[in-house]
Amino acid sequence: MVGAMANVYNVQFRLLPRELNTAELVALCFIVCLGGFALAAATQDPPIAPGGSRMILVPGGAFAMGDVFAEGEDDEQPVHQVTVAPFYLADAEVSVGQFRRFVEETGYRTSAEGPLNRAAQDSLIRIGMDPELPREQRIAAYDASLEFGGCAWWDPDRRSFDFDEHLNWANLRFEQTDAHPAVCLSWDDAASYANWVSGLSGLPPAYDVENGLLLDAEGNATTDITKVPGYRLPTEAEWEFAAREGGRVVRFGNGTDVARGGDAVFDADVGDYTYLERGPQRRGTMPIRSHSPNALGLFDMAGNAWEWVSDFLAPYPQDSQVNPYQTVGRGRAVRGGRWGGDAFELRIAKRFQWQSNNRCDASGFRLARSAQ
Ligand SMILES: [Ca+2]
Repeated sequence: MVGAMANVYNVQFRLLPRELNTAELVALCFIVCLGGFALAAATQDPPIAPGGSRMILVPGGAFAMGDVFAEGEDDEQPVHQVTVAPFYLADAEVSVGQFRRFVEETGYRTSAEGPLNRAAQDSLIRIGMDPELPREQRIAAYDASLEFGGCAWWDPDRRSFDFDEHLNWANLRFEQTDAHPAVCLSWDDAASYANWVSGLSGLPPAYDVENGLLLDAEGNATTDITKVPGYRLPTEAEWEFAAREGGRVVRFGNGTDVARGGDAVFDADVGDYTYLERGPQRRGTMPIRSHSPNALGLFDMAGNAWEWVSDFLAPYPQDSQVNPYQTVGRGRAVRGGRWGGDAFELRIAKRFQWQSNNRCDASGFRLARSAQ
């Protein structure tokens, strides 16, 4: 870009027919500079949030949200019309290097770095997994177990989750560089990071993390996402709209209808799906932006880190919605598939939900912001 501009100036000045006086030179510089600004505006790079996330402007619009291929699960139905306002979405998941800077500058401790008491934790997890006990009791015990440290990890050999009390974003069972997505992060961790970025930008925090509330510019709780000026997580609807490249009927967030192991970070060596082309099984995350982005320029909307969104998972309504924001539910929604998950999980329409302090060695996030 700089080189191209220098060439433009050189050509301009070589073509001058005679020496110009000062006033003419000032006028000429003004015209050339105006042209330069116009050129720069036309080719403007996406704004970079403090902390390093590249924010892509996603134009708002209306779309069909949910299981548009009628091949998923009950909570992906009914397909319903949703309209979202324009917003910015980071082109990639927050990386290990980005998250490290946040931790180093703030001393933040993640949910996975809670107190260690393996005996007490094991006892609660056992209650939580006992099918003989009432559901509510099991849920309460499992929730209580999350107050202790550690992180669930995906065992690629058994293809199931286990728990390790020593794991956290900086200590995983697979190798990561600073370019990999940060994982073992809870919703609380993600919201805390977003608030830190808002602070660096001189913007009010988007979250009351302790109470799980979304905040407007005055610090009051709101469910109107357009009233939130700070950095935040995308809503579930915004995430799906962006994964659909602006609402398109498409199966995967990288813009394809067929899951190929070479195109995204997921387990392509399991499952018998018409939309799967068999490929490698992943044994951990890969650097962000390793594969082609979708048409909006968004990377890893299919696989790599699983992505927390801002609101709770709630049953879909029949009616159309505008900027929906769910405040009630068992857990926050998690979207986009993960490195250890299969092609079914990778589908845009697939929804998971987790308590806000839960985490696993796939759970990460990307930043969003309303376009004011
Ligand atoms: Ca992802």
